[in-house]
Amino acid sequence: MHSLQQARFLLAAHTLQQLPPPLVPEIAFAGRSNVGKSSLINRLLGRKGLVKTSSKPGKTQSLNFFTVADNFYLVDLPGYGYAQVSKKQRQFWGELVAGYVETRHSLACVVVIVDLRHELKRLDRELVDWLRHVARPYLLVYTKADKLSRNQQEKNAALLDAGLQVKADERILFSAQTGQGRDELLTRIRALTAALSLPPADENPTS
Ligand SMILES: Nc1nc2c(ncn2[C@@H]2O[C@H](COP(=O)(O)OP(=O)(O)OP(=O)(O)O)[C@@H](O)[C@H]2O)c(=O)[nH]1
Ligand SMILES: [Mg+2]
Repeated sequence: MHSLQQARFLLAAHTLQQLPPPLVPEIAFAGRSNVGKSSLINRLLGRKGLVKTSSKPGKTQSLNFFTVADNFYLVDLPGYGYAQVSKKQRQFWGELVAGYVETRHSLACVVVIVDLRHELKRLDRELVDWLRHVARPYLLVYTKADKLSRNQQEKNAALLDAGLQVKADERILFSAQTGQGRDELLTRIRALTAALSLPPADENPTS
């Protein structure tokens, strides 16, 4: 079996206290509700049912940790921007995710996932601006590329690039359906996790 397929679910954190010890580098996946975060992780690992996906937005409500071949974690974050959630839930997302992203030493990168079919949404722009502001590494993935022709993919990507002020080599066009962009994303993730050096476990007992 390919080592990536040895991934397993580790835990779901509903509070910062429930996070696992930061012993290995991790990559977190953020984006609007229903954009395809969970599907992307499944495609990346080649494991269709590992992460629950849904056609209804708001499926993922906690920070869900997956161990990959015991040397890094992938973290499925709850989605944002779903109109039906209460103000209280929105606040909860903000506090949990912001607290996590700002303080987690073992976080190698936040992969920000955006729907390639749609024009840039305010909340996506705000997330990227905030990641820049707090100086956390991020990588953009434009997903659901299979829904567009190659020509239209390039056109839409250029518009998103301009709106987010990123260069073409700072983002990846992706499809969970066809696997487009998977190898490129994996290569980037491997490089990011390899580059992050963590202190030995006994010197870093908390967070
Ligand atoms: N055609 C196509 N559909 C996709 C792709 N990625 C996800 N979807 C579909 O989009 C819907 C939402 O996918 P999820 O992976 O559950 O989205 P999510 O971002 O994890 O959603 P929440 O957990 O609710 O925030 C599902 O119906 C998926 O099958 C893709 O690349 N192409
Ligand atoms: Mg999800």
